[in-house]
Amino acid sequence: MFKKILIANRGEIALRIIRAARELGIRTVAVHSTADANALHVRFADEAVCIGPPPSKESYLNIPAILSAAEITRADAIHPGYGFLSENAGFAEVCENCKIRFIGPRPDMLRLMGNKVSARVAAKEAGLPLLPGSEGVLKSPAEARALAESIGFPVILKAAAGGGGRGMKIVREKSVVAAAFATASAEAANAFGNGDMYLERYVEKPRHIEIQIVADEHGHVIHLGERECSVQRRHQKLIEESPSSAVSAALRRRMGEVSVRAMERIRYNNLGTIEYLLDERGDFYFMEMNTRVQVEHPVTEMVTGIDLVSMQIRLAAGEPLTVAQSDVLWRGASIECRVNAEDPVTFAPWPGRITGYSVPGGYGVRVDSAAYENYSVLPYYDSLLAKLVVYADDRQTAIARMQRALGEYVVEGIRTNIPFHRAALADEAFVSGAYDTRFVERLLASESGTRRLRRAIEETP
Ligand code: MV4
Repeated sequence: MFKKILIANRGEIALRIIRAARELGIRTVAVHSTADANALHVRFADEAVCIGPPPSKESYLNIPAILSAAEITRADAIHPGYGFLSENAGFAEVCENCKIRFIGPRPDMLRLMGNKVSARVAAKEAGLPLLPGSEGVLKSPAEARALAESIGFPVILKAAAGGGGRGMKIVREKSVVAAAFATASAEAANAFGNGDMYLERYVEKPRHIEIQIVADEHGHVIHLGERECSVQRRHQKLIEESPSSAVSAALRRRMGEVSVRAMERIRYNNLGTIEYLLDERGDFYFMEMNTRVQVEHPVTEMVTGIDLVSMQIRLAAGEPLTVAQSDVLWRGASIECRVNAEDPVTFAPWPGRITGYSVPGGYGVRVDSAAYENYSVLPYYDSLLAKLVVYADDRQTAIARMQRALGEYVVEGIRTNIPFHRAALADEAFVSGAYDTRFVERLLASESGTRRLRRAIEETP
């Protein structure tokens, strides 16, 4: 097992990793920008190294500075968390060349899944269900038009280097395919330095369902069921839950089994998440794969009782899986609300100092956060302030518990989206479980949604 790991991240996920490492008896090294000198991840780690000025490019994305910190402190491994360098194949490769374990999949897996076209090809070869679409990269506007016509409209053009909703264009009629292809490709080339595009049939009201994969270095793969992530705005997830109201035990088994089989075939290792679109008929299709620990991993931990970050570290050290698929049992219901420092109506980031702070607690409540009274939310980084996670015997009780916990949460001095969460959790579509990826859009356009949001803002002290 590792003796010391360096955490190449900040905020709540850095704390989450430090906590797992401490329980495993592993020493920890925090890295931080000058703006994060007083951050909790710096205080809770055994050692800390300053790696640069506030902008991420010069600190948390600064590969030479991070590797120097690992060398100086003699760390055996680097945990990248999520975001930043977590899916950077070049970084993982340099780590391995320096004899420092990258806590994540092998670089070839990061590279394969990082390109959405190669991921789609690999998924198909591995037996995952795909929407009808292009086999590889689209070579011309004419090819895009012909393929779209044979599939039928609407279709969606996606950038190979995009992902997470970036570089996509929906096309609803034949006459605009060629122009849309040219524009989208030019935009992708400009944004990502790669104009490669692919195309798929467009699903109108999908749910975003993802399957958690756990794989060791010895070919054993299991799944930990699904997370429902359809409550999103502009591809930013706001609420996640497990289980999903749309997934029966039979569907969970089918989605899990094809996912596991596919990961065995590509010899995947470490944690991974396969994102699927679930359509109104209950059919599911591969969308993309994430090769990191995810923000929303706690809801899976709560319903399976498996510590994903601890397991991730042990797997990276070469330990075999100690949990068989038949050992995985799902119990109860868990919901996560991402509490962001942002305006609850416009969603504009709202950095600043927290002047008063009190965290919810009690039975079934978990708060993963690096915030404290007098903490300043910085403008340089994402606005996630806390992940408020609840667990209960059933979904209805989990919703009531989340409303109770949101009501206890006091954050003064900045704006947060707590009122948004209160309105969302009270909405009939959320309560019934019959919602899709258009949920937030509809909530903000509805009379009842905006009324609830206004009231929640007024009632927030
Ligand atoms: C789609 C789709 C409909 N049909 N692909 C958005 C994020 C990226 N991972 C892929 N996305 C979508 N791909 C086809 N063929 C709809 C979306 C989509 C979406 C997916 C999940 C969650 C929220 C979403 C919001 C808008 C569009």
